[in-house]
Formats: sequence, C-alpha cells, structure tokens
Amino acid sequence: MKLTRFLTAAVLLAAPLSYAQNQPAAPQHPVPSIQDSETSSQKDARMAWWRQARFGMFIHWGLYSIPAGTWDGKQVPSIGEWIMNNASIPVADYKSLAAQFNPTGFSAHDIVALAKSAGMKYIVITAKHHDGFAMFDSKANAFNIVAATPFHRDPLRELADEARKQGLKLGFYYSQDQDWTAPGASAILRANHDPVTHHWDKAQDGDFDTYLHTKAIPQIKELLTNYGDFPAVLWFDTPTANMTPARAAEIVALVNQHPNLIWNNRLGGGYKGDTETPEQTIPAQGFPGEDWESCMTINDTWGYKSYDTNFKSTETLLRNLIDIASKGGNYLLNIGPDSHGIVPQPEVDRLHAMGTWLAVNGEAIYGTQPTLFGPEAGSFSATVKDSKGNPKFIPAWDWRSTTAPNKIYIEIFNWPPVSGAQAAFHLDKLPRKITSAYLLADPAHTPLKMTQAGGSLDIHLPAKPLDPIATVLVLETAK
Ligand code: H79
Repeated sequence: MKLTRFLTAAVLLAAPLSYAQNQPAAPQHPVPSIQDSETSSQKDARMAWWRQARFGMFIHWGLYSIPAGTWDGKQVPSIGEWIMNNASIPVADYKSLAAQFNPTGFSAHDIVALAKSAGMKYIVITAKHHDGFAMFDSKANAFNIVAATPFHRDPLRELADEARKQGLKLGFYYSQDQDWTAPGASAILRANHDPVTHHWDKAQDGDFDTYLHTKAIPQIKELLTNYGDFPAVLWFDTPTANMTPARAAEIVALVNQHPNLIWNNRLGGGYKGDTETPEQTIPAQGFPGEDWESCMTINDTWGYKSYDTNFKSTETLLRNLIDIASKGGNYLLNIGPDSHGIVPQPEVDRLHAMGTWLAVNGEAIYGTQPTLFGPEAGSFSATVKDSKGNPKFIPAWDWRSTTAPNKIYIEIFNWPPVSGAQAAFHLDKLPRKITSAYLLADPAHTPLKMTQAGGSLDIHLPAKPLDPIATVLVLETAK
C-alpha cells in the first residue's frame, strides 16, 4: 500500500524538522499527482539527474538580509529569515525594507560558479520565503524585487541563464502556505499552540482562499512558466492545516503540467511529493528505497545574520556529505548572501575546500549507491533515549562506504592505527569478492597489499592518510 501522509499542526510543533514523518494516511487525492500514476521506470528517468547529483546549494536570500538578525537595536534570536515573525514586526514596517534593497553586489555568474567549484550540481533558491517578498519579477503581486526595490532586476532569471550556461540545475523554494505580509495566509508563531492563524498585525487578517487564488497560485504559475526549462525543482515548505487536500490539489494541478519537475514532501494536503526532506539532521539509516535530501545550514541560520559566525568546519561539512551519500541521500547545503548580494567569505572558503576534495574524490560520491555494510555509521544505544523516548542513535565516525557496480568505496575518516610502518584497514564481512585495492587520491592507483583470512580482509595502508578529512579506499570487486 502506498503510504501517504498528512501534516497536522501538532506534528509540526512537536517535530518541526520532520514534516512528513508519522502522519496518518490522507484521504484519496482530489487531484492525483504524477507520482500517483507514473511507472517506476518513468520515475527513474525523472529522478535520474537528481539521484546522480548528491550535492546541491540552497540559497536563502531576501529582505531579511537587511536587518540581518537585528531589529530596533536588539539581536533577535533564532533563524534570520524568521526575524519578521520572531520580532513581531508590523507588515508596513517590514514591507518598507524593500525601498532600501539594492543588492548590486549580486552576481549570478559568481554564485553559479561557486556552486560549480564546490562540486554542487543544483541550486535551490528562495523565490518567496515566509515573509511574502518575491525575489522575482511578479505581475501577480507588487511586493517583489523588480517592482518594489531600486534594484529592478530579477535574480532568478539571471541565475536561470547562468545555471543553463554552466550546466547546473536550478530549483525554486516557494512558501505556499505561510506568508506574513499577505492578508489571509498562515503565520506559525514561535512557541504558540495555534500555529495556523496567529497574526500580530491586523493587516495579516483575511481569507486564505483569497491569498491562495490571488497570490500563491498565480506566483507558482509565473515560476513554472517564465524560466524556460527551469525550475527543475519546486521546494515547498511548512504546510499547516490550512493546506487542505482540496487546496493542495489546486497546486498539484499546476505542477502536473510540468512532467519533469521534482517537488518535495512539504506541499501538504496529504501529497507525498518526490523527496523526503530531513532538516538540520541526517537520518540514522537514511530512507531506504526513497529519494531524500538533508537540508542544512552552514552556520546556524538560513537567511544572513551579521553576527552568526558559528560556521561548521570543512571537516564536518564534508563528512556530512559523505555520511549522506553513504545512506543514499542528497546534501542541500545552504548559503545566505548579505543585503548587497555578497556571499560571506567563510561560506565561500568552505565550499571551495569541499570542491577541492570532490575534484579528487567525487567518483566516490556522485551517482553512487548506499553502503553494503551499515554498522559503520553507528548504532542505537541500549540505554540512552532520544527526545521521543526511542533508543538514541550514536553515530560513529571511523569510516563510511558508498557503492558502484564494480567498486566499493571506503571513505576513511579516522586512519587506522599504525603498526610497524603500516596501517591496516580491516573488514570482517565481505559483501563481494575483492579483487584489488587502491587509494583514489593516489594518481598511480598503486595496488595495496591485501591479506584475506577466513572471510575477513586486511588492506595494508600507508602510515598516513592522503587527506586528513577523508581518504577514499577503492575496493575493486567482482560482481
Ligand atoms: O527555510 C528554512 C526555514 O526558515 C524553514 N525551513 C528551512 C528550509 C523553516 N520554517 N520553519 N521551520 C523551518 C521549523 C520551524 C521552527 C519553528 Fe521557530 C520553531 C517555528 C516556531 C518555533 C524557529 C524558532 C523559528 C521561530 C522560532
């Protein structure tokens, strides 16, 4: 049976980062989606580039990059793109930010080139976040970057042209349900138990269907029709109880007209979409047999905050990518350009470092299959419970593995101890017969000595890793 899911407000508050999990089955869809009717080989063809990609760039960029985490002289806690909500900023005050938004430092060429040099294969940018400001040329609603700012340019068009030139895919994030500046749309209040209709300004009151029919649906239409072969991905977010099956079906009727489109599991209304989307977390065992993508911040915010310097190390970011690939998922890693359109240098530096590793070791990531082992990722504790009372997963960080038809890749994080002049990598159980071994970063692919005994295998490694973050051992296998 096909598992469909329905989001409730309670689930959203209890587990805001796993929108689609553990939800009751929805009633039959009023409008069937493509996923309901396509064959598995049609789905394979539609998802092919995405499954190959493994690594994408998320871009959160909008008016919130102007306050950059500070309002009325006070630092506003939590994620930067939520500042309007978190500081209860009146609609008129927030909207007036548009008059000062002139990000002349924005270069679509440089951002696409940055993604490309990081080894990313696609970009997903906020076309409209919860603040309701459209980062594109919209005839449907004037609160947009072309009509309401001195900038008068459409960054989505510029990115689409560049992505096409440089061979990357481009997707659009669209907040279909929350919109804090459009009358009638949803607003989830921090720590409030009525997440659907909490408004902090009368200007937010109104009728949800009016919002849906005069703003969300017309803008989704614009996004789907004005950018040629893009968007390749449509990324919905934070559905509330307002996104009923009937309302979601109106959006599905639109996306159905774009048979190559990939869209995520956050539309609402019981639609499952194409992709599971864990947020700020890597699931212990992935979602076996499903397409999934972990989206994560590079510091602690999606939208730019001037004082968030808590950047993850290149080591953490790369090991996250490898961990995710070993479980069959994609890594959608976020950058937050500032109000001039400039990507913070610490973010640029980390992406370049990841690209340097991928330029040598990308074969072990792109288009690979998940691990044939499993226990190397960690184990569930017999004693420690997670926040839901389930056994807590304790990750291990010695190594990960990815798989190709005739190869097993072992990405070694913790180099095995040296005895004599050598280290040995030990495998107890071999899923395939190993015929030879070498290090991917060794240009000569010099064969490594192997010792096999009673079904287990020791690979003799040099005393030191070739890369301190992750050195890839390639095991050639007989099928
Ligand atoms: O776009 C990014 C986030 O803005 C968005 N999804 C990613 C990709 C997102 N919206 N909501 N959430 C993520 C999770 C909800 C968090 C909340 Fe809160 C907890 C909302 C209210 C309490 C964080 C803390 C935001 C306000 C306070």
